[in-house]
Amino acid sequence: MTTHTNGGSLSKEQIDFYNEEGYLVIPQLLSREALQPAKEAMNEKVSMIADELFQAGLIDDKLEHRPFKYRLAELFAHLTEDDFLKYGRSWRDRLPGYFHLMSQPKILDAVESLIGGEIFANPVYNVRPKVPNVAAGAVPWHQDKSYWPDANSNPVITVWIPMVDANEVNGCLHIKPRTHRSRVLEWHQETYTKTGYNALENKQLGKTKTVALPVPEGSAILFNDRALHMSTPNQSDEVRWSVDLRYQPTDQDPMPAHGTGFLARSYMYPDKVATLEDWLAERMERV
Ligand SMILES: O=C(O)CCC(=O)C(=O)O
Repeated sequence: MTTHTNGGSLSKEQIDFYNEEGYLVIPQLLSREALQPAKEAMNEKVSMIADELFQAGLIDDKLEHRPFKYRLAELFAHLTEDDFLKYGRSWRDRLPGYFHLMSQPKILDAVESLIGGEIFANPVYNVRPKVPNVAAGAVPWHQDKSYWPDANSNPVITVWIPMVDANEVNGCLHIKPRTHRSRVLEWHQETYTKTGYNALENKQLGKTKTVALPVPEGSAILFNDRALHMSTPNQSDEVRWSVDLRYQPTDQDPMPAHGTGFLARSYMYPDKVATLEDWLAERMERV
């Protein structure tokens, strides 16, 4: 495919770093204003959960005025892990704020530097409401590709964005640099979180050093879908809110078994770039 591109926003040093190390941190890529619609989508879901908990008699205060960073953690502070997991360890709701985030030009400009300007937003994206005291908040060592081993889609780039400052106390991302060229390792489904993450055994991790990636709100961590990564438990009293979004070139498998992604940027077919209405109707592109 001929790749049309405006070159993207990354410097040669950043591109070389990504290619060598398998990941790249872009501090504070997005402003608070750019994150706000996605936060509103998360708040909407939290309010829905608070209503349900209240109606079920599990809480007597919906904590409507508590800040975004604390409310969900406090709603579940006196409830069980199972009460929390009823809503899932991560969320993939089709709310406009998520489309707004996935379409952010600053994200697409960065991704364009790595894969060119024909960009498909992969159907796999997760909102992670990582609250304290829920084992499934900590994600074991894995390669993302283990979640789509049959999909012939390459490369798939994850763009991980914290909606609050992510640090070693609330459980930031950790990565093993230069593992992205390894094959997809044999994984197992763990049982201790009760949610069945794909996981690797310690002996499969090799000698590569682990790098912790604490980053401020709105930063982006880009990584390759074979790079080994994990996150640690949340030992704070706040929610480590984050999203992981994924992008790939348009001439790759759109992975329909995982949902409906969308054409996020195209220089060849700009009229086909999906709008919010297309995405809400689960159309990959504009008709
Ligand atoms: O957000 C986390 O804690 C883990 C994220 C992750 O494993 C991923 O984005 O693939």
